[in-house]
Amino acid sequence: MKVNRAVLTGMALTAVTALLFIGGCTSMSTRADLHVVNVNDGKTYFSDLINEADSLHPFIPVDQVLVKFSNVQHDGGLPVQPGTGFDEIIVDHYSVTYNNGIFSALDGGLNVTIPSGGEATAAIVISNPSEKGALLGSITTTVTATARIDFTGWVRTTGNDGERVSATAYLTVQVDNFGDSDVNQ
Ligand SMILES: [Ca+2]
Repeated sequence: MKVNRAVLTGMALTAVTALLFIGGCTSMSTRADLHVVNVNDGKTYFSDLINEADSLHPFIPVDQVLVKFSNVQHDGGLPVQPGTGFDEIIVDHYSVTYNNGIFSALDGGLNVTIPSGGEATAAIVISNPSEKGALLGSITTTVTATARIDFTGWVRTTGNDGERVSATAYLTVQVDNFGDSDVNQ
């Protein structure tokens, strides 16, 4: 394509406009909001330090919970047409901190896409299993903690990275060597 001076000027102006637009945005999206509907179905999570249901094969269970997200139009309007990528939210990172430090803070990645006006569920690990072995010999009673979980992601706009979004959720976690009625628990 032959590019003349007028086209180049137009492209330059477009670039300047785009820069001004980005500069005027905050870190939060004006298009779509990330919400956490619930964590672990809204119930307390029981972190079992060791599973000894099979005495020959004890193991340390991984603390994994399900998180349900929703994608809500920021202005309260109707969601964007289903099936289009526009205004999807992609959650790509989370971090967990415990109010009493029963487990160390943890950072993790995830890759969950929430359609505009829709919901999606993802599984996250909320503690480092290697810390459970040490706790097994040190805690003498059930410890109750509040886990704060921060999620961050972005809104897909024109097919590439868009505005950042975030959401915070809280989960009650109880830690102890609970009974093991089933090796799959
Ligand atoms: Ca147990």
